[in-house]
Amino acid sequence: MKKGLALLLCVMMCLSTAVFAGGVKDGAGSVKDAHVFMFKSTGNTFGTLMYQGFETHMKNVGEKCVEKSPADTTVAAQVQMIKELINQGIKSLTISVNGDEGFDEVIALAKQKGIKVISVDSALKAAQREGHVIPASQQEVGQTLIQAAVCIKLGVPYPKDGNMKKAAAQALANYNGKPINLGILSAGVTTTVQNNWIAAMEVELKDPIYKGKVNPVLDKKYGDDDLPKSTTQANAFVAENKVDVIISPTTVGMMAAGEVLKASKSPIKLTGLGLPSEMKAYMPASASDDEFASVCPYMFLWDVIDLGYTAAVVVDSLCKGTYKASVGSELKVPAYGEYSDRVMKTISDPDAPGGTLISVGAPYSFQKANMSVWIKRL
Ligand code: RAM
Repeated sequence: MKKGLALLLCVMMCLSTAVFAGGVKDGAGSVKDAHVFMFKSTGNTFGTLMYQGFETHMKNVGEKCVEKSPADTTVAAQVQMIKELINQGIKSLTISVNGDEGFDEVIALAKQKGIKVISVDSALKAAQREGHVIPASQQEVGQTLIQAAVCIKLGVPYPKDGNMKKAAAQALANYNGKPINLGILSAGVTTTVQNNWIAAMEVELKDPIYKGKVNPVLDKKYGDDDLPKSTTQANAFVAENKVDVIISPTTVGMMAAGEVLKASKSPIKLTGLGLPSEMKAYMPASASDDEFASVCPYMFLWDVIDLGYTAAVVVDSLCKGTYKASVGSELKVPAYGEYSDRVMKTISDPDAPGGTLISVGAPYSFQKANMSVWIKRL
């Protein structure tokens, strides 16, 4: 009996050592001195993939890290969790927020304790964060999504040269039908990153190429990055039958809309920001497929794992004093996977006066020609 207990203790100790050698999962032990990655909520593959990259960098440099995300996509749940983490002596916080109001007190407290705070994906207010990391220009993402939705409505395949604007302009010049209506299935009403993309979409719609041809008012619905809620909203689009294309700037909304549109055999089409592995049932699978037979002929995203990796480099470098996050300061990003050593420039944030950011690259398109490659990766 005693032998059994000793063995059990030994196994438990070995297990905990193994866990602490790299990242620690929720509840697996102390978070003292850990770099914390907090996504909007648990159960979102996008957040899980980002943490994968985050953990890789932290392991490479021998730093302790942990993912701590709330169950619900609310600011209140994030604030509550941050308060507990501050008391436990964490080293840094990297967060994708559910909204940018409500963090003043808790972030001030974190700063007082010397905890470095950055945001990634969905931004904290400029004054609350030391750095911010985005995958690609928010303007470019918003513009591309409008152009893609219009092209999809007009039956234009993904252009070989990738020039969506040219393709949309040409297709619209020859279009004399009813004004095209676009719907948005977003995350939370207050989520910064989605709201910035939507704002960029609204600016794009002011371009004269859309005048009289595309309704400048977007029909917006919010699914809170919750699959059942997003499904309800997608069903509402089908029942109302007012929009031609749904744009979903969230991977959760994409999945929900994909399933609803497919199951209902609705003529409404879909594009947005989706994970290839989650969208394969709603997208073409190979170059010989007719993409317009699928709910979502093409969509966009970026290397989510690399986004998390870059965020880890930012926060680790801030802690070590090797990066400053001021306009013009350079971030050295060590080689990772297919990427060799990179130097990224800090720029001012066009969406947050006084704030700076690191923009990792450009969005990727996922379409019939490359889906089979990407579903294995993301
Ligand atoms: C979701 C999240 C995230 C967004 C991606 C595209 O999973 O809402 O904020 O950037 O999708």
